[in-house]
Amino acid sequence: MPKRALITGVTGQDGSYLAEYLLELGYEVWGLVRGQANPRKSRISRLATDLNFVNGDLMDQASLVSAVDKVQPDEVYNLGAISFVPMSWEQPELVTEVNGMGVLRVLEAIRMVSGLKTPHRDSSGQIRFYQASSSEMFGKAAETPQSETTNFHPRSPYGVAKVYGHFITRNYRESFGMYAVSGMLFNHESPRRGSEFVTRKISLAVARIKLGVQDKLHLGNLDAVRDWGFAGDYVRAMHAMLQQEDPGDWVIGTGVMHTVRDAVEIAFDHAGLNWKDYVVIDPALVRPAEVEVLCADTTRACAALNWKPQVAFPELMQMMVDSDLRQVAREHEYGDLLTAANW
Ligand code: NDP
Ligand code: GDR
Repeated sequence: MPKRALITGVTGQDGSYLAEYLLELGYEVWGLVRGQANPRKSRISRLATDLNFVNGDLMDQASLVSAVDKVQPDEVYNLGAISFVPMSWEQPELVTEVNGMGVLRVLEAIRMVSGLKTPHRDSSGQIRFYQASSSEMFGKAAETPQSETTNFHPRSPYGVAKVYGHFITRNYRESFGMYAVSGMLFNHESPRRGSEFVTRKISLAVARIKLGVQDKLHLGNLDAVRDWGFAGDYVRAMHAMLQQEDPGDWVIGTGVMHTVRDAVEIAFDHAGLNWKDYVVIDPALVRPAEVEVLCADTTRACAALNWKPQVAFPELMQMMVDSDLRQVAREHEYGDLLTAANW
């Protein structure tokens, strides 16, 4: 019997890579999709043709119970979230509902369908749960690099909601003996990254400037430091975490720091352009409370999960620029094409 996985957030960047990876491994994969005629469903259907879909929403407890009951998964990956940090200052209550309470609802759905009652200490043979925790929880951390033992100091409503999701995952592990894992992943990017995030905003702008369809690139804080990796590498770590004998919390990143300015330089250089001619600093894009420096200490994950990232940041930015050059050229040739052509 193939293993069965249920992925929330399957229409997002990570969901698409994870679905492809699990299908390659021989899993039967189900994606939770929300909304009426969700346009992103057709994108993921094109990529992962063997994928099955079930309707549901992280805001709707009953829909999650019925999805878990229908799929009867061995593994549940909770990747669904409102993932763009600035949106969490504009709609803090919604972001808290989806990114915080949504985690509780998935855990409750698993608990109800598996009939788990407290106390229950044996996690063998249970539905295994993965929570997409985030380096944003570290925020203004007192130490760099950040590891599994670093204290949280979130700087956005998004980060605060993720801290709730993280601790409720740990609490269900401790309260019900659930096999519940939390992956504290640092920023990871790809040609499938949403264009609102800084790396993709840059790669798309470089392609458009190079091909003469954009003049300037407006950015906020160029000094922010991030540890950026490739999404395709990080989904392997998610899967590896759920194959361990005991559930736990894991930090995943590359351990290498770059500024937003570095990302800009690499991308413009790759297209033979001088970034100083095009980048405009826009104070409106500076966040109310910034996360200045993030860098992962992945010592534990690299050793225990036998995982290491394959794609370094300069190569990743170049991959994204190349992909966007192809996409923008296609748009240019065929008119107003799908902005999702990279999928
Ligand atoms: P994306 O923004 O690309 O995808 C988010 C997904 O969440 C989409 O599939 C979206 O579906 C879904 N979603 C949003 N709201 C709901 C809801 N109410 N119910 C069900 N699904 C919903 O994010 P990523 O793929 O980049 O990230 C995946 C997860 O990992 C997120 O939880 C994110 O917070 C977390 N994370 C990401 C990191 C990164 O660098 N990428 C780093 C650390 C954590 P729809 O198509 O319906 O909008
Ligand atoms: P982040 O990613 O907030 O770290 O969250 P993002 O790419 O949005 O920002 C990274 C850094 O770049 C600075 N920045 C800008 N950011 C954006 N989006 N647009 C700009 O114009 C711009 N100019 C400068 C930001 O201030 C910030 O410091 C991502 C998301 O995927 C989260 O869901 C995830 O949890 C974390 O990564 C880890």
